[in-house]
Amino acid sequence: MSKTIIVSNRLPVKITEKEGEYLLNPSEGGLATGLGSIYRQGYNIWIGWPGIEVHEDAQPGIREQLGEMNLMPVYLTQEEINNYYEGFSNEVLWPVFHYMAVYARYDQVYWDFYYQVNSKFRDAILEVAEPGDVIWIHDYQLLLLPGMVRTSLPDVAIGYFQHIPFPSFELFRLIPWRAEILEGMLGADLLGFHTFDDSHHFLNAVTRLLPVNASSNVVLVNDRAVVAETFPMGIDNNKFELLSSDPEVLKQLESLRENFQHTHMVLSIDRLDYSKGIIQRLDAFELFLQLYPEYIEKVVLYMIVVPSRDTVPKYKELKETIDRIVGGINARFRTMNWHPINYFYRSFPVETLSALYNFADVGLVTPMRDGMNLVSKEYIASRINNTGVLILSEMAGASKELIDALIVNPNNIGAIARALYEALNMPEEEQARRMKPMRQVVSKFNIAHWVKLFMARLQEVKLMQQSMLAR
Ligand code: GDG
Repeated sequence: MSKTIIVSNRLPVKITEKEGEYLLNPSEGGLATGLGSIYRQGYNIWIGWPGIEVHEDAQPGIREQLGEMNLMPVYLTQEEINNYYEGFSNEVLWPVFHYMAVYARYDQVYWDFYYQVNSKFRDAILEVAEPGDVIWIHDYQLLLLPGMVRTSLPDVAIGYFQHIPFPSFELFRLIPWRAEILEGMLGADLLGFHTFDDSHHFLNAVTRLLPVNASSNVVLVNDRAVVAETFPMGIDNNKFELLSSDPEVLKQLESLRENFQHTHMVLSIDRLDYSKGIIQRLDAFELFLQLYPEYIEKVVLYMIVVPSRDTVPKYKELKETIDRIVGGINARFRTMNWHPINYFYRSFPVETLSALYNFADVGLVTPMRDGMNLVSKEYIASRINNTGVLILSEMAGASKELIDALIVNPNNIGAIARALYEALNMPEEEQARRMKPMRQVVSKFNIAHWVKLFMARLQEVKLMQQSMLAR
């Protein structure tokens, strides 16, 4: 019987170590929820790295324990984590794909490890894959994997989805290993991107750099038709709607109401990342307080920054800069009873996020570049009363769908400050007029819909290839 194999850098569980014992913590992110309906069934399986360096002999049963959850680990050494993950993935691909090419370090050793770890993932797949299986590979850490699997299993169906942007050709061409990367990606039958621009940039890079024939969104690779298309990812809309009336969320909402009785809340939630525009957002908030001093003591920026990659030097630097700017703004504007920014550098349970999404008058999402941005969709899904205003960067994939948000250029600090003023003064009817259609979009194009659409399209592409061969 054929099966589906999901592959991503990280498994949907994280192994943590406590006093020499390994513990499994499920991390039910959006992707895990969406793909849960697939990988938990029958012989289906999810392959990925469990988050830390694991010494299997320290606790032999761990592989079996994961196996019972349909999960198969790819263990990485610390050296591989440093060079493949933090190095090539996060110091080469991440900055270039997010248009911050000056941050990239094109280190040959990073590339060698990237190749080596992609081969390790290939070996894991080959242990379990059989002809007729469907393999769905996720994201930029595994760009070479589709090609590597194709060489060993020429007939399997391979899908690839990229969660981050694909940059324009002029940026992509900077990468020394650009042709190898594209060849790796073209091992897939179907390549999915969040936006039309991303898939267009990918196709453009392919036709500029490789000797292949392409027409519209189909590339011919050794007579095999490869399709690149747009699949904007959705969220688990139901989960966020339901959380809005969850007793724990309501309790936390009540205490937020007490603590911020006469204060508007502007909410910002991101992983620590220079692509998220956190510094520009702080500058805009400072300008807002300067331009509209009547909001002193009347508004608070509630800013959650979730620790991420803080061993990479650029991220460490960013954290220090954010700390300094927040301190400066709070020192400049604070009064005896109020300070403008409530800043947290940690993560919170989803119930707390939900209470905040429900409470905040404004969701402020201003990345410099973002594949999609799920936080903006979670804010919308939580607004079950159709109130609240979303300010959204035009550089986030989500801006192509959430067109009733106040759309801003994140480099235009003045425009963000004015959008904040507009949001805080928007009549409730207008809030509802904008919020309702956005809630419909988020509800209809949810994560389950996204998974179904991608899998169905992959099947269609395989059928199309077969009928081309028969001709
Ligand atoms: C990549 C792409 C693309 C955040 N803080 C907490 C927490 N979160 C959750 C949010 C949301 C997720 O993390 C963040 O998702 P984003 O989409 O906003 O950003 P990335 O992590 O950069 O994701 C992005 C995405 O992949 C999917 O394709 O949209 O463009 O960069 O779900 O809720 N969750 C909990 N506590 C927190 O403190 N529990």
